Amino acid sequence: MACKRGALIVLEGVDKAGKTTQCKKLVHALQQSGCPAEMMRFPERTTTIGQLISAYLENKSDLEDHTVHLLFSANRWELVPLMKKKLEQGTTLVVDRYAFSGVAFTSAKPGFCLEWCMKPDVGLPKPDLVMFLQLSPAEAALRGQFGEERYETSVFQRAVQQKFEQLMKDPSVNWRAIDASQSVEDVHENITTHSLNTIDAAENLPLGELCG
Ligand code: FDM
Repeated sequence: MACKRGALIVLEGVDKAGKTTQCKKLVHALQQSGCPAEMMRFPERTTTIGQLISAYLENKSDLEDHTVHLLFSANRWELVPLMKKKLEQGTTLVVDRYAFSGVAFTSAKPGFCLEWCMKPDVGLPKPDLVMFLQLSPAEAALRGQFGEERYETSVFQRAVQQKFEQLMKDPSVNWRAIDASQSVEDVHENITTHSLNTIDAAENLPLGELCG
């Protein structure tokens, strides 16, 4: 009998929403409950393309805005064979940022529209669930200073948040808004419940593709 596929689960959100903490806790909880699960993150900074992106984010290099957008997308495409292999083997992938960050961050820059930004990611594996960790800019500010990397300013993060809100209106994507102002444990419980339901449902569904 063919092995049941794993689910592709993505966590998105603005800075300080707790995505990375929640991805780690979710993978741990799924593994504890006997469900094979692994974490991935984008950008994946260890590849050759990822190193170019990392230098750009750390302000060690400058790249033209369209160019870096395409590099972020290429960084996802280069990991597609591995993602598909793991999903087919029955491993659920919990992904810290995906194409939605790509579109939200670039389209928050002047001169970019959502449509152009979405094009390079058309055909990528479509997540079975995208959870958006929602946190108001005021609450994010209470969680401390932004870091040193490019994009880590409150003005830009607000623009990104608005773009995410536009993206969440797309009914072809299975979005779930999660209130990230709750305690870490409450957010975790909420995310785990949605994920377990999704893993059950995904077993019997083919993996989709992102559309434009
Ligand atoms: N980012 C992330 C993009 O601009 N485009 C993308 O496609 C992706 C996946 O890179 F500022 C931005 C979002 C964030 C930075 O930071 C990555 P973390 O802390 O590694 O998630």
